[in-house]
Amino acid sequence: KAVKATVESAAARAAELLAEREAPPVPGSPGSGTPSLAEPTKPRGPLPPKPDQAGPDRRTATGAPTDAPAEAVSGQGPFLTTSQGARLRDSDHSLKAGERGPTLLQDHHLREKITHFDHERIPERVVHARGAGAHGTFIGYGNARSVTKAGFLAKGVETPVFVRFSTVLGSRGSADTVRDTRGFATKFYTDQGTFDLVGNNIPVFFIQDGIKFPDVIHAGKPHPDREIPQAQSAHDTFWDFVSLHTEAQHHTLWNMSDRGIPRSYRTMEGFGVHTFRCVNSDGETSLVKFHWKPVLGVHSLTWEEAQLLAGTDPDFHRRDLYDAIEAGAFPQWELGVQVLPDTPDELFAGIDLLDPTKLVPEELAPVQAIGLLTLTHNPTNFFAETEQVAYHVGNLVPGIDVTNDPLLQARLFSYIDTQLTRLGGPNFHQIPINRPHAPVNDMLRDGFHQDAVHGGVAPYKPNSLDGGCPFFAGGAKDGAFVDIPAHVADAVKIRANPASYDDHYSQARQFWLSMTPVEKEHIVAAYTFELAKCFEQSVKERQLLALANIDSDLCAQVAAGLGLPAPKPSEPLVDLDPSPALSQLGDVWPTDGRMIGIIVDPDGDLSGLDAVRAAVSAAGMVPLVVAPYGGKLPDGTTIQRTFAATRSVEYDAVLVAGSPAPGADALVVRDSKAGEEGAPLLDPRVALLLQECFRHAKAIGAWGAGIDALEVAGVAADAPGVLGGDDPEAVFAGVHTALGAHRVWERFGTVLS
Ligand code: HDE
Repeated sequence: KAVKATVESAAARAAELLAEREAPPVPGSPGSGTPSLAEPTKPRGPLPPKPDQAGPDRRTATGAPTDAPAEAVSGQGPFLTTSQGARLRDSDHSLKAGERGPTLLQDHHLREKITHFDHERIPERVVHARGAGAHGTFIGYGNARSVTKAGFLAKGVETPVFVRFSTVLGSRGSADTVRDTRGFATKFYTDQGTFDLVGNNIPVFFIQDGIKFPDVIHAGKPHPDREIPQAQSAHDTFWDFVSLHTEAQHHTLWNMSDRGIPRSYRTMEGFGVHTFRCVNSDGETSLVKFHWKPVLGVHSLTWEEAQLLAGTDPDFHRRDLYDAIEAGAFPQWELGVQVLPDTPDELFAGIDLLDPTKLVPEELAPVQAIGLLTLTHNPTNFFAETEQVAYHVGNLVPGIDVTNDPLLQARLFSYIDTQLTRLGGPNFHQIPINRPHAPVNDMLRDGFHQDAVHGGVAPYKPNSLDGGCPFFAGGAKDGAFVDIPAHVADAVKIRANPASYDDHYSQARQFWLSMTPVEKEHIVAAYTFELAKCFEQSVKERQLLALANIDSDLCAQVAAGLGLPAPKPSEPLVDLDPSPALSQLGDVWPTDGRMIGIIVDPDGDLSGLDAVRAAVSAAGMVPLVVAPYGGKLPDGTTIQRTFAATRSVEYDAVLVAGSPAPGADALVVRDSKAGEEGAPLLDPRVALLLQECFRHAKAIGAWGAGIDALEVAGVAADAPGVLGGDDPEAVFAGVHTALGAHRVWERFGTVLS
């Protein structure tokens, strides 16, 4: 109920926002319908701030709240001013000694404007530089009480969140759809302090000890001499490293699977990766692995789509997230936990829970849902929020603590350290997006970009001059974070891993054996592509040896693609039971927010178009009318995409509407050389679009003479997932059903299980 209420209140809020945007536009302003070369002079109301972030800090320098209206503080008031608030009457001309004279040094406004501009860029994140974020709400189900006392997981508690998704290797301007791991970082602004779950879409990591992080990242980043390739793992240094450092093989296998090219951030799983230690209010501890399960299911692009998108729409994932939220198709994930006994050896079913290159199969420990995340608002300002957000694995709340996983331990150091350079000093927690929603009474003082005006004279403890304030919380009863007392062995100082960390292949093999045949085909193709991009023969050969240690079939197929002999394994293969939960295929999922392209010939028969568009919208999807030119169809329907500016990769499924009128030269053209009776030719852009959709195993529907267009494009009308008929709505219904499984792999005679 509580979940429904949040989603409804979020939907109401979205409606309010839309209503505000629909206020009558100022003449000459965008969308007003009255073009004008002059700049509008009447201000429009600013958009309201996000619910959990009421604009910039509105206190004055003395700490008192200001009387100024919100828009004056948030930079959306009527008059342009200097940074000091002096109104400007000109910002287009510098101050010069005469119209043709030199610019004067005394032009403070010129210097302020240019100086600030010169410093607009901050260093991008050293990893995860490319990302997209959104605001939302998390609601606890209340069933995690026996595992953790964390207050935000209690039944019905609503916690504001900010989530940032990212790729790892590429720089800020790189393409979204590259083959890579994705970051999935969530900031929960809880009443007990901020909790950050800084995870990935792959449950295991490349390395077991954080000290290797610079190595794996240096290997994955572009070559230091030519700074290419950007945002790719398909190059020598990456495969050089992972073939030598074989603990990375499990993670790279996930990268080479469809998990490395998600269809959308909305269709990605998330994982906390490390094992955490949780404690309930009776002081009982358990070891816990966190999971995010997308309500829409886990879906991927095909590799060809991913590559095309990198050129045609490098912002594909960012746009998809923004558009879905804007359209009210709020992305949702359930937070789940695998709860494992906190035993002295920290093993479960023989799996070392401190080894981040291992997962616990869901068949051995089910993922239990404990809350729901709903993303409801896009950022107001990308830089202020998505770029400046600073996550930290050490931001914990009472009830959740870390373990001795050596990867996690190193992360505890790294995340503050990196912000000192990236965000320019130690006060980044005061940036609005990073401000906790719990009251803060710290004794951290001064430093670059100090934004607070601290009162009192005694920022130290103990003190008497500030009356001893602030006081220590008297332990757990006052909601204090108390480190969970965990046994630390009477140990020898040593640089070494436990013996269990030496097993680099058994779970990689388990992953491979858990894949369906079509997923295996994709993995083979991905390795073959990546290794074919390497120049060094020794690198390819060594990686083939690593593949032989995972599976001889996998190795043989990749070796055949490279034209190299398949080596024999150098280690005995260990057969673990396959884990069907690792496969993405086999289920039927909701299709909310999917894109349906409807190709129309404006001169053709448009009957049924309206009904189909309505049916697509009613099913929670987005109908996009695609035509040879922009503007409106003869019946007044708006055209959203033109043949010249679209590509198949924009759509999850396509429909070809109605018939081309006899002699029409848009969808179908006649070959003039062939004369009156000549074979019909399809606009080559439409033919390509249909062929690509067919090749990418997407559902395709057509009615009336639209079916002829399929035939001309060489799309077999009787192939699985190609639906033709006379009733447009029935055709769409068939396409909708096929889309529930995401792709129609049966089309290629592929066996699915
Ligand atoms: Fe990160 N990682 N990481 N990482 N990581 C950063 O922090 C680091 C690791 C992850 O959207 C950096 O603020 C080390 C594992 C995400 O802002 C940096 C090690 C996992 C994000 C850093 C790891 C992650 C980061 C760069 C090995 C999955 C993006 C900028 C010990 C569980 C967060 C920043 C965002 C970002 C260091 C390993 C996920 C440099 C040293 C394992 C999702 O501090």
